Amino acid sequence: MELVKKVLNNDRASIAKAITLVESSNPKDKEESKQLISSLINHPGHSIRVGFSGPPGVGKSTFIESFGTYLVNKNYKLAILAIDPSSNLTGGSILGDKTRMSEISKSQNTFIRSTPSKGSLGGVSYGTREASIILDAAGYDFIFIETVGVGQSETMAANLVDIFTLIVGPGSGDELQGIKKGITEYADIFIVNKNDGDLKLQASKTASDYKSALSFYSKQDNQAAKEVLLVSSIEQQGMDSVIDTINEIIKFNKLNKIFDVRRENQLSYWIKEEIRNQIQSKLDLEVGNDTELLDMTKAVIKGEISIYDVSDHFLDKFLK
Ligand SMILES: Nc1nc2c(ncn2[C@@H]2O[C@H](COP(=O)(O)OP(=O)(O)OP(=O)(O)O)[C@@H](O)[C@H]2O)c(=O)[nH]1
Ligand SMILES: [Mg+2]
Repeated sequence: MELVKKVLNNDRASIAKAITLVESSNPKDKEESKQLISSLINHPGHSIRVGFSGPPGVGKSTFIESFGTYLVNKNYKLAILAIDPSSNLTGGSILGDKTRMSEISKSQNTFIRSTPSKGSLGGVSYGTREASIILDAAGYDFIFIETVGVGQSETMAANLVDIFTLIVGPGSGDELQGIKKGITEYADIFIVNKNDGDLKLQASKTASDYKSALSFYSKQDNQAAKEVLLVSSIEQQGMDSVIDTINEIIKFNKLNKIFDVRRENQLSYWIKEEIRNQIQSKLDLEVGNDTELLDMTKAVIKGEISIYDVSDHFLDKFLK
């Protein structure tokens, strides 16, 4: 496949084309996409995938641009899969984040993909996992994935990355709740952004709050300690501590085999996801095309049968 060769040669236009292909829901593209991924998976690179999650407006995009610029200046090769919330309004325009990320997008060592955030998935869309396989094969050192921290997308994002980072703002007491709600399970690093100007004091306080909340969290054996870091994205301060922490955690995880186990578990997660998706679409097709459903719904309304009778009926039919 010509596209495979070009991706392996880090041809940016072809990488973009490949990602468009894997994101496509067109059944015709699906076959080609499967072939592409099957080939590329045989040419693994050395990418470390880092997830950046956090509530809206906390500065995820600004941080990624700032940190990204810092890394590119240090000669790292960086790919960014960003979400562009503004596209929800403009129906798919990718101008928003791309314009802001313009500084690093000029570098030959970066690849930036801005996708409209797709509803509740908050940026992790069908194809994000495939996109990271493409970028890994293309030879990037780091793949950054930006997601809005909402429910399922967080789980999906955590299952896509080697390091998961939660970005918070100064005085974000609400997110502290998240610590109790299980975000600690996923997040390896907590980044308190906006540590500048008038917000400095509040930012330090937030960092200590996170640190003390984390001290109640019992660390499992063989697990890297979770770190709380203070940064200012607009002043590009604290970026050295972020890269150092990322590198330390990766080193620790590789040494303790956590790195490989995590990737294995993630693969199991995605295999199950794929099976679930395929069953779902086949089931939808089965039920969706059926006038029986309408008749049975009427019967449910009349109280003749229950909703469970209907679901059992369709499930039996499907399984046959
Ligand atoms: N003072 C200060 N403001 C910042 C910093 N980083 C981001 N901001 C501001 O915070 C606002 C939101 O920044 P974004 O980068 O768009 O935040 P986001 O998390 O990507 O937002 P969504 O993508 O909408 O979820 C902007 O007005 C930024 O200028 C920082 O380090 N310091
Ligand atoms: Mg953003």
